[in-house]
Amino acid sequence: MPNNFALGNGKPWSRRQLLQLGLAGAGVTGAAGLWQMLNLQSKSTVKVPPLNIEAPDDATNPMKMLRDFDYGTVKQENGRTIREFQLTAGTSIIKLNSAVSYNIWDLNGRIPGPTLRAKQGDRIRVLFLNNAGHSHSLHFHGVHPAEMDGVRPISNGSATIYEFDAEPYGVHLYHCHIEPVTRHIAKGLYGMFIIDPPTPRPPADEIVLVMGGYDVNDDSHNDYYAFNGLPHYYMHHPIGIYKDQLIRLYVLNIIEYDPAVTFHLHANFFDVYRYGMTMTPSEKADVITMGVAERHILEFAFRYPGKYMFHPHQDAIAENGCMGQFEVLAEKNSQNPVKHS
Ligand SMILES: [Cu+2]
Repeated sequence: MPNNFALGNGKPWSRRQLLQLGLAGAGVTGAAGLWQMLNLQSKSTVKVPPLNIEAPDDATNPMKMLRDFDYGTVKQENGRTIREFQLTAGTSIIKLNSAVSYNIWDLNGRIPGPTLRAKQGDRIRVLFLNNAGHSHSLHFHGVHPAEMDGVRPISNGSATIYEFDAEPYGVHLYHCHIEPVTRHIAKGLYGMFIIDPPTPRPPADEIVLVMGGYDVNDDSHNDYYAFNGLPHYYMHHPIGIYKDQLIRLYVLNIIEYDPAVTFHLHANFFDVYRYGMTMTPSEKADVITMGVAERHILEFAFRYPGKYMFHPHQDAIAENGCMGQFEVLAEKNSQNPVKHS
């Protein structure tokens, strides 16, 4: 099961908090939806190396975030599928390197926030509790009524509900929309929001990469960059994948202060599904340019075993942390755990 009710610091919402939202009596079934079960079954043919998770158990664990999708809690109400998510904003300290620690605002104790995942047409219900010390909000990309747009401040210690239909399918995102928005995003309040198409995509090893930046001295320039929260993490802990396995990357650029970055994959080309809003690729490339909040699906398979880097081709950004590598494993090693240095 995904971390349905593991909220900030692993604590479930109290009955009092749910009562405030008028939800204490709502029958949460906890049952996985049929679509989710089918989705997981089709993934059973996908070859994914076992993870060697050794990251510190603090605000971020990039290795654990790679293939971690929060499908929410599925309920039926008046003949409709409701997919309910709980997000709690909090504060954490992360170590960007051996010398530099940084205070962030997190969602459910992590940066980036959980990768929320639904199917087109589901009714989405997001219970948002703000415990992060300032007013915050959650603004979702997608199509929804004005009152669900998430620009209204939710004060510290209070909660709200965002409810809307999941449309259109694609790779989207959510983030805090309180001014100055640059700062609220750069401090960590963002995550990916995937809406799957009515006809599922073919089975693949699905991986999430969120590019973020850190301005540690408040001069509106980033000092560090990261994939999934920690600078240079995947350079030291390569992402194990199998040779000839279809890899489906969900990539989001949420780096504030830099107008655009690129994403480059070594020794390969990828099919581009812009914004994840098509079932057929628009182009093949080995570098793609992404403005702030742009996100795409990139698909590829590696023919040869070995280690291959990926990074923005703005080399200063890569050198300051937005850099990682895949370790392509031959299938004969499929029973062996991925070895990390
Ligand atoms: Cu905020």
